[in-house]
Amino acid sequence: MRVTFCCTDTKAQPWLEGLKAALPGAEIEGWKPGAPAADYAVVWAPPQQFLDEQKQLKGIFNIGAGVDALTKLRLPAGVPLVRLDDAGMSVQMAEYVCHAVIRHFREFDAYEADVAAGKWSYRKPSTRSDFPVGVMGLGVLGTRVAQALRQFDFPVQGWSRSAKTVAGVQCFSGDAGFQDFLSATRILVCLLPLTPDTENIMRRDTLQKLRPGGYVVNVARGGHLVDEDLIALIDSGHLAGATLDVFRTEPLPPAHPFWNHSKITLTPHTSARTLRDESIAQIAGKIRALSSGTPFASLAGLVDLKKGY
Ligand code: NDP
Ligand code: OXD
Repeated sequence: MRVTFCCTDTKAQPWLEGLKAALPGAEIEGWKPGAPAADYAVVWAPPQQFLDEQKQLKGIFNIGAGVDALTKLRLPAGVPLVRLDDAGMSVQMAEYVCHAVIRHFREFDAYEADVAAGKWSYRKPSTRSDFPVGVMGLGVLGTRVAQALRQFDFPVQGWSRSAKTVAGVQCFSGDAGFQDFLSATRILVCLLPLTPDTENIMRRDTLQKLRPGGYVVNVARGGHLVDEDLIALIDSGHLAGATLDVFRTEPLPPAHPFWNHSKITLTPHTSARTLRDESIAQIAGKIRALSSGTPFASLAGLVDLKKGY
């Protein structure tokens, strides 16, 4: 069996060594133009040329949860695409989002500024029931995040495409549930995949529906958020601020107004990192299962290309 590795912005050597150890007997090589035809591919944001040359693949494994960098390309017809299914990301995402929500709710930014100015001062505690959190996307990551937020007794609601039940979380679904979801939300967390249906979903008219003092946590993709609308709504006082991990252009261009906005906290697309060992174990396990006859349809993380995630 031959496995080809084509991951942009990724140090190939440790992945190749890990994959070789996990799949003894397989030929595993980094892709170069003109490389021999492989059975499986392990990819992250590959160039179109890679997909055009490797049309015979039996399956493509993405070393991330989001597949938007692939669905915007011409994929070889009929080749199944499998994304990471958690692989250690959901606990990181829960940490990140709980941290962002709690930092905002407990006004830790203001306390840090006071301490830096040598001030010993108290703020009136906020009331938790005034800070309902709405999680858009109740998949692998969103569900874990919603459950983690419940552990801190925040009122939590979630929104997904199909109807869901998550203990302690008020669930809304589809277009019919979207407006009620937004108007019940004060802190909005985005954990949707980027698809034509979800692109620009956080824009002026949707963000205006949040409860007064709304706050945005975007940990999904930059394309979900209309940057100028967010800034205008924060500057007008309708929104209290945002924590952003993902951007339309990454790295965030030096002149982008997010960099210096006092009410926006930025991180460099790091909320849930791909963990190499976990990811190799998951991908190799799936390749072994396929080799022993398991059908693609029963693999967790199989992408539905019609839905785009
Ligand atoms: P899943 O596919 O497990 O979950 C996606 C969720 O979004 C599902 O609940 C789905 O609904 C819902 N959804 C999709 N389209 C719509 C729609 N049109 N309307 C309403 N709900 C919709 O994905 P993951 O949880 O694994 O990952 C989510 C995203 O997080 C990834 O696509 C990626 O972009 C981002 N991500 C970011 C990282 C970072 O470091 N910043 C790291 C990892 C992922 P349904 O359940 O009904 O299908
Ligand atoms: C992912 C990501 O999709 O890292 O996994 O953003």
